[in-house]
Amino acid sequence: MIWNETMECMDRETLRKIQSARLKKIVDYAYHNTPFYRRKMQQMGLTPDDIESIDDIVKLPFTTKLDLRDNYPFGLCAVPMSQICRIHASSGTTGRPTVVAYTRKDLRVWSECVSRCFYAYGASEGDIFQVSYGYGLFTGGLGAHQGAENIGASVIPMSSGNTAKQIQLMHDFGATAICCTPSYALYLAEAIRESGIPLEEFKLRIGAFGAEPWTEGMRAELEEKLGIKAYDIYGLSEVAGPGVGFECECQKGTHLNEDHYFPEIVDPQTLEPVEPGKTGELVFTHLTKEGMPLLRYRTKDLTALHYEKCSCGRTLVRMDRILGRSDDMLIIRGVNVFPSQIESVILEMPQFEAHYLLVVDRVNNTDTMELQVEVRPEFYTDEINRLLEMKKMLHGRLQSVLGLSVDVKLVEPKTIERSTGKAQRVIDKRKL
Ligand code: DLL
Repeated sequence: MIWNETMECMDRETLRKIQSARLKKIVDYAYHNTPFYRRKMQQMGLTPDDIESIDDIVKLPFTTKLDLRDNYPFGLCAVPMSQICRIHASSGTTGRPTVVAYTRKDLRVWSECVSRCFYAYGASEGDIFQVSYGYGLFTGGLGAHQGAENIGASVIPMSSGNTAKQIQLMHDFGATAICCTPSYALYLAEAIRESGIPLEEFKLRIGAFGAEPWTEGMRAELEEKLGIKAYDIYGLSEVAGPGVGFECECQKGTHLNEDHYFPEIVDPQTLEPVEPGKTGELVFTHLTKEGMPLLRYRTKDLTALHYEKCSCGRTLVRMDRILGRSDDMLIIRGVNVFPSQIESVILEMPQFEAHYLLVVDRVNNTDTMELQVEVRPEFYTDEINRLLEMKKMLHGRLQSVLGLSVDVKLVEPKTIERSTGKAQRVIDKRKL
């Protein structure tokens, strides 16, 4: 199902014209209303008149998370506070939170984009959405909530945590869609099994999973364990929150709502544009935002874009699964490793569960990486030889895929801490 056929299926030439007109307008708006951008553009000898079409986007300055922190809390707002009606923030690991502010129109656009996602998953007013992303400063809860309400669905505003209650209400209220991180969905699946309530008594059919990288292996696992179809939902607070991108029924990439959030892929080192289909850093420019418009915001997310029309009829660009964030990339003895690559390997083998933890350290000036991974209950055994065999198999497979010797440590089912939000997959002791 398509929520906004005009915008989602428009021919790319017309879309490009709209993007050009919107870019010209937003650059002029940011120049006149955000002193930060006026200064940056003046330093580069640029005026809004230099932007004639979307192709001129490459002339514009980049924006980084550091710029948001330096202008904490509201320095990048383009409107007076009286026009701001919602404030979200993401905590990050150090220092000041990153703050984002929305006008009433920004919230409408955001809901529209999340509605596009849910319609693409085949949800409509007959559905009951259990929103188990955290509510509060995190954009996940309220973002999914507004999108579900906007399509006329019923919403259970659960927020994250309290797993026993999640399951009880999911069962009793007949939730048909669940919105949470894929790692929490896995935890819910386990908890449902342990509750003893047969899966057939649940009405769940759709999962809207995002906020952290996940793999095809994880999708298969979740679909099987929860008896649902699992869809990707992508987003980041700085751009809006959930709903910047979504999968359709074809599941051949994540469509981006590029009429509002214009994507580019650049080489993270040179910042030069990268050709379609090649992996690089995803960068977004707001085309319609009022409260806090950002130009060329560097997401640090690594992916590639594909512009061919999708079989679903949408012409909106599709992005590959996020490989990881450039700042989550581990360099182990010179080899680049993303946790998502390790997840793919683990889930190729039936013996292991998608509960894992990477512990990285430096011993005698050499990087070490230990992978703790849970063995599935049906494969767990006291027989040391069987365990050694499994360990050797996983070690060999990681070696051939990553070109790296990983110290594999098999652990009993349920040993690794479960997350109710974004999972922590890495402990890097080198940085502690
Ligand atoms: O995670 C917004 C969101 C909420 C998206 C609920 C989807 C669902 P932040 O906390 O600002 O916002 O984190 C944004 O999370 O730059 C990616 O690195 C990662 N991320 C988000 N969605 C996906 C996804 C929310 N579907 C950061 N796949 C982004 C992979 C994702 N990574």
